[in-house]
Amino acid sequence: MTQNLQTTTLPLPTTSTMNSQLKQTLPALAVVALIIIFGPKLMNSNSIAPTPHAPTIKEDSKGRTVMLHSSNWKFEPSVIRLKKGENVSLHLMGIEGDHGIAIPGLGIKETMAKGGMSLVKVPTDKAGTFEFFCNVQCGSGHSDMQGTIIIE
Ligand SMILES: [Cu+2]
Repeated sequence: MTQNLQTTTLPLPTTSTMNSQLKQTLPALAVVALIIIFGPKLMNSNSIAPTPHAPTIKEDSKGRTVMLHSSNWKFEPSVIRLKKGENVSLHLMGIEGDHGIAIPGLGIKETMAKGGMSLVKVPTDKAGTFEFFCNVQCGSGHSDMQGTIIIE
Protein backbone atom coordinates (compact mmCIF):
# COMPACT_ATOMS: atom_id res chain seq x y z
CA MET A 1 0.00 0.00 0.00
CA THR A 2 2.77 2.50 0.95
CA GLN A 3 4.74 1.69 -2.22
CA ASN A 4 1.74 2.44 -4.42
CA LEU A 5 1.33 5.81 -2.73
CA GLN A 6 5.00 6.71 -3.35
CA THR A 7 4.91 5.90 -7.06
CA THR A 8 1.79 7.97 -7.62
CA THR A 9 3.31 11.03 -5.93
CA LEU A 10 6.62 10.80 -7.88
CA PRO A 11 5.67 12.88 -10.97
CA LEU A 12 4.47 15.77 -8.79
CA PRO A 13 7.84 17.51 -7.96
CA THR A 14 8.64 20.00 -10.75
CA THR A 15 12.45 19.94 -10.33
CA SER A 16 12.86 16.49 -11.87
CA THR A 17 10.34 16.86 -14.71
CA MET A 18 12.95 16.21 -17.42
CA ASN A 19 14.23 13.11 -15.64
CA SER A 20 10.80 11.67 -15.06
CA GLN A 21 9.86 12.34 -18.69
CA LEU A 22 12.94 10.43 -19.85
CA LYS A 23 12.16 7.64 -17.43
CA GLN A 24 8.65 7.44 -18.86
CA THR A 25 9.58 7.59 -22.55
CA LEU A 26 12.52 5.16 -22.47
CA PRO A 27 10.48 2.13 -21.28
CA ALA A 28 7.80 3.10 -23.80
CA LEU A 29 10.39 3.03 -26.60
CA ALA A 30 11.68 -0.32 -25.36
CA VAL A 31 8.14 -1.75 -25.43
CA VAL A 32 7.62 -0.45 -29.00
CA ALA A 33 10.93 -2.06 -30.06
CA LEU A 34 9.92 -5.37 -28.47
CA ILE A 35 6.55 -5.30 -30.24
CA ILE A 36 8.29 -4.67 -33.59
CA ILE A 37 10.78 -7.52 -32.98
CA PHE A 38 8.50 -10.11 -31.39
CA GLY A 39 5.11 -8.95 -32.63
CA PRO A 40 5.00 -11.17 -35.75
CA LYS A 41 6.16 -14.18 -33.73
CA LEU A 42 3.43 -13.64 -31.14
CA MET A 43 0.83 -13.30 -33.88
CA ASN A 44 1.99 -16.58 -35.44
CA SER A 45 1.96 -18.52 -32.18
CA ASN A 46 -1.53 -17.20 -31.48
CA SER A 47 -2.83 -18.47 -34.80
CA ILE A 48 -1.27 -21.90 -34.23
CA ALA A 49 -2.60 -22.33 -30.69
CA PRO A 50 -6.00 -20.59 -30.56
CA THR A 51 -6.98 -21.94 -27.13
CA PRO A 52 -4.61 -20.85 -24.35
CA HIS A 53 -6.59 -22.70 -21.66
CA ALA A 54 -5.21 -26.18 -21.00
CA PRO A 55 -7.96 -28.82 -21.00
CA THR A 56 -7.82 -30.58 -17.65
CA ILE A 57 -10.09 -33.38 -18.88
CA LYS A 58 -7.33 -34.69 -21.13
CA GLU A 59 -5.13 -35.41 -18.14
CA ASP A 60 -7.91 -37.47 -16.62
CA SER A 61 -8.43 -39.41 -19.84
CA LYS A 62 -5.19 -41.26 -19.11
CA GLY A 63 -7.02 -42.79 -16.17
CA ARG A 64 -6.09 -43.64 -12.64
CA THR A 65 -5.84 -47.01 -10.92
CA VAL A 66 -6.71 -47.43 -7.27
CA MET A 67 -5.42 -50.53 -5.48
CA LEU A 68 -7.91 -52.38 -3.29
CA HIS A 69 -6.72 -55.37 -1.26
CA SER A 70 -8.77 -57.97 0.60
CA SER A 71 -7.52 -59.98 3.56
CA ASN A 72 -8.93 -61.62 6.74
CA TRP A 73 -11.00 -59.57 7.50
CA LYS A 74 -10.74 -56.20 5.90
CA PHE A 75 -10.53 -54.21 2.72
CA GLU A 76 -7.59 -51.88 2.31
CA PRO A 77 -8.23 -49.03 1.88
CA SER A 78 -11.72 -49.06 3.31
CA VAL A 79 -12.48 -45.51 2.16
CA ILE A 80 -11.81 -44.52 -1.44
CA ARG A 81 -12.36 -40.97 -2.66
CA LEU A 82 -12.89 -40.35 -6.36
CA LYS A 83 -13.71 -37.31 -8.42
CA LYS A 84 -16.93 -37.16 -10.37
CA GLY A 85 -16.28 -37.81 -14.06
CA GLU A 86 -12.80 -39.15 -13.42
CA ASN A 87 -11.52 -42.09 -15.45
CA VAL A 88 -10.64 -44.60 -12.75
CA SER A 89 -10.28 -48.35 -12.29
CA LEU A 90 -10.08 -50.49 -9.19
CA HIS A 91 -7.19 -52.91 -9.12
CA LEU A 92 -8.61 -55.70 -6.95
CA MET A 93 -6.14 -58.02 -5.31
CA GLY A 94 -6.78 -60.93 -2.96
CA ILE A 95 -4.04 -61.03 -0.34
CA GLU A 96 -5.50 -63.58 2.07
CA GLY A 97 -8.63 -65.72 2.32
CA ASP A 98 -11.45 -66.20 -0.16
CA HIS A 99 -13.49 -63.05 -0.48
CA GLY A 100 -15.52 -61.09 -2.92
CA ILE A 101 -16.60 -57.53 -3.35
CA ALA A 102 -20.00 -56.11 -4.09
CA ILE A 103 -20.66 -52.43 -4.77
CA PRO A 104 -24.39 -52.46 -5.52
CA GLY A 105 -24.63 -48.71 -6.17
CA LEU A 106 -22.02 -48.94 -8.92
CA GLY A 107 -23.03 -52.31 -10.36
CA ILE A 108 -19.75 -53.98 -9.42
CA LYS A 109 -19.47 -57.59 -8.23
CA GLU A 110 -16.16 -59.48 -8.30
CA THR A 111 -14.49 -62.40 -6.56
CA MET A 112 -11.35 -61.64 -4.58
CA ALA A 113 -9.67 -64.95 -3.87
CA LYS A 114 -6.13 -65.17 -2.50
CA GLY A 115 -3.65 -64.45 -5.30
CA GLY A 116 -6.41 -63.26 -7.62
CA MET A 117 -6.29 -59.98 -9.47
CA SER A 118 -8.77 -58.06 -11.54
CA LEU A 119 -9.21 -54.61 -12.95
CA VAL A 120 -12.67 -53.07 -12.76
CA LYS A 121 -13.68 -49.74 -14.26
CA VAL A 122 -15.67 -47.53 -11.89
CA PRO A 123 -18.57 -45.49 -13.27
CA THR A 124 -18.07 -41.96 -11.90
CA ASP A 125 -20.86 -40.19 -13.77
CA LYS A 126 -22.88 -39.66 -10.60
CA ALA A 127 -21.62 -38.31 -7.30
CA GLY A 128 -22.50 -40.03 -4.06
CA THR A 129 -21.46 -42.40 -1.30
CA PHE A 130 -21.39 -46.06 -2.30
CA GLU A 131 -21.00 -48.82 0.26
CA PHE A 132 -19.08 -51.97 -0.60
CA PHE A 133 -18.83 -55.26 1.26
CA CYS A 134 -17.64 -58.83 1.02
CA ASN A 135 -20.19 -61.06 -0.70
CA VAL A 136 -18.56 -64.43 0.11
CA GLN A 137 -19.18 -66.17 3.44
CA CYS A 138 -15.52 -66.03 4.46
CA GLY A 139 -15.60 -66.68 8.21
CA SER A 140 -15.87 -65.00 11.58
CA GLY A 141 -14.92 -61.51 10.42
CA HIS A 142 -17.06 -61.50 7.31
CA SER A 143 -19.40 -58.75 8.50
CA ASP A 144 -16.42 -56.49 9.23
CA MET A 145 -15.44 -56.49 5.58
CA GLN A 146 -16.97 -53.30 4.31
CA GLY A 147 -15.97 -49.93 3.02
CA THR A 148 -17.08 -46.84 1.17
CA ILE A 149 -16.42 -45.25 -2.19
CA ILE A 150 -17.06 -41.51 -2.17
CA ILE A 151 -17.48 -39.83 -5.53
CA GLU A 152 -17.51 -36.02 -5.25
CU1 LIG B 1 -16.70 -62.36 3.47
